[in-house]
Amino acid sequence: MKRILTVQDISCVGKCSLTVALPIISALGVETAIIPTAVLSTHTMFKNFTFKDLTDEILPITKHWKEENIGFDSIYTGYLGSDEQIDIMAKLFDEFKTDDNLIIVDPVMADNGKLYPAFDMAFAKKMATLCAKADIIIPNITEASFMTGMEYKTSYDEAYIREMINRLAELGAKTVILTGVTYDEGSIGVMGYDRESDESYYYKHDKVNASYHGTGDIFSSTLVGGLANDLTWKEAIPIAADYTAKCIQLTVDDKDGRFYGVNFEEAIPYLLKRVGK
Ligand code: PXL
Repeated sequence: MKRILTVQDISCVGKCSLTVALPIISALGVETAIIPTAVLSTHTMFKNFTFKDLTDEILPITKHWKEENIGFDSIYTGYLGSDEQIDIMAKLFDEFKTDDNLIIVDPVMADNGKLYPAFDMAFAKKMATLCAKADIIIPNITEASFMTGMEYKTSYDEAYIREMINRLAELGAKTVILTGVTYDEGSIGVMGYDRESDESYYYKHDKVNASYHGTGDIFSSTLVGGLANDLTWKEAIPIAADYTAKCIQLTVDDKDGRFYGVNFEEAIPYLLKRVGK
């Protein structure tokens, strides 16, 4: 059984970060070790959320793992709480990188043209340096625009996306997976690019007209779990995109659907069928 490490916060209520990564990656048959970066009462889209920073715990945890000879088939980072945590992740990558494992960075910090509360441009620039150390990065268009310095646009053409992908690849990662790429009203998709093979791949599907927090984490977790099941990035993209869209649709159709996150739990059987489990 493969073992991955994911490093992100615990939002106790919110259906994002670790509370979606753990169940999704585990359901895909992959051991999921975690480092919680912080504990919040809810994700930061609620008002008055509590926040307990756990930075001081990270190095003692990884030191113990080194003593126990524990390693990982991939390391996947999501929401990080501070510049200092980015520095610590860079060290963790150096320590746990092997010839065969994958470093995957989802530079969670922004959406819809805006940084999440508590982040600023300096954080975005620092996140770009962490992306440089990754094998695979999974930004959305907003995060990509902050990291590349390109203007954020809601309407654009293929040349804009091509330039964004090129600038992201120049940051240093081998494979760039850009989410939320939409060229027309009715569809939305994901653009992947692999620098070594110079291959691009665009996958789009019908757009569900609703937006929820945590869907980026669901997409990335599924992609990470798919790769750990030996799918290629091109095989994993449609599965992760379709599963995320299905979670959104189920939430829209549910009269008790939560406003703060999607019904990812109900779509797990669909996900397992898609990966042949
Ligand atoms: O889903 C991204 C995310 C993760 N963690 C926290 C967040 C958010 C998005 O708002 O607030 C704490």
